[in-house]
Amino acid sequence: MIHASTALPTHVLNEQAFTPTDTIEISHVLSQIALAGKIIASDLRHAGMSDVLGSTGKTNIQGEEVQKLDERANTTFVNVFEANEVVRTVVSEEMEKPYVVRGARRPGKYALYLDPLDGSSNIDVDAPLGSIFSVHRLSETSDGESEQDLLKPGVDQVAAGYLLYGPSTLLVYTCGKGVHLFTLDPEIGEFLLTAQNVQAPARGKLYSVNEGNYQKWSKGVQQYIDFVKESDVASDRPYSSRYSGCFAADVHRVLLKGGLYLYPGEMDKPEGKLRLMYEAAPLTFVMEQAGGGGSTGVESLQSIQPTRLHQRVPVFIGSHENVQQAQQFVQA
Ligand code: AFP
Repeated sequence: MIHASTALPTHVLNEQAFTPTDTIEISHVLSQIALAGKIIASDLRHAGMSDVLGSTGKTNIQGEEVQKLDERANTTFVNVFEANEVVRTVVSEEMEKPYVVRGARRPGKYALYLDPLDGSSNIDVDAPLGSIFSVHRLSETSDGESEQDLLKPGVDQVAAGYLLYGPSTLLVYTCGKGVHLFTLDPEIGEFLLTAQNVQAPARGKLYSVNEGNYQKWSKGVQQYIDFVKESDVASDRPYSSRYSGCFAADVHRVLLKGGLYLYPGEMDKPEGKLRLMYEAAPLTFVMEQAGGGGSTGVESLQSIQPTRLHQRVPVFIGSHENVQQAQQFVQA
């Protein structure tokens, strides 16, 4: 049953996925993420009218051009967690080094991993954007700064999700007890529960990929894409193609409609494009909690032990049967 008057913090507290103390702390983290989301959504709504479109002229640690709104979204997240006593470290696509919160009276127990503004190429064309987050618990001995302490596999996530800035602003989260969807009510400025325990269809006829990269893929990936485009009534092919260039938006569609999102490795770039800790792992956690899965094509994305904070990884995320099917092609 949907309670359109249930606000995000209440929902997290009611879920009681953790011990009482941890539940309160995670509720606080998600409330702060929601606050950042509201600020970013407001920035995006006014983007064309203020001088925030376009590039900063800098490149990030990934070698990608940093848009003004990328920088602004990153600063927004850092600011809302400044001086908080729950999150100790923020790792972000836009910061080479982890940011350690210094203003708190006592250091937080958690690390937050972020893609502050996902789908940057959509900024100037008014297409969907997202923010992706993942929360890990730091070990008691961690100083919150050493890279080694921050290299956590996806299976250890305590919470994850994304904000989606589309026709409405959504916040989707999991704490390991199902996937829950909130919609920002712009009138009252609150995220309200609009779907709980979201389940991805077991299979779907949607594929989401940048097919312009076809020539760069392995034979297995090419054969999979050829397969989904063949006509076959019995297996409901051809599939439909949908691709926005925003990972969170494309995975959200797959979550609700069923199918597969893929960003495979390439012959001269086998690690692919997407980042493990703040893109692939959180969205795999969401998809798994909704009954789907996430794979590199060879192994589960959740079991990978990262060796670098900004590590990239090939990604196949979606409905359970679609992930299995793609894996068979990749491994053949
Ligand atoms: P950022 O805007 O955070 O760099 O993310 C963009 C992205 O990693 C992801 O959102 C898209 O799925 C993917 O890149 C799109 O890449 P292509 O332009 O290569 O298709």
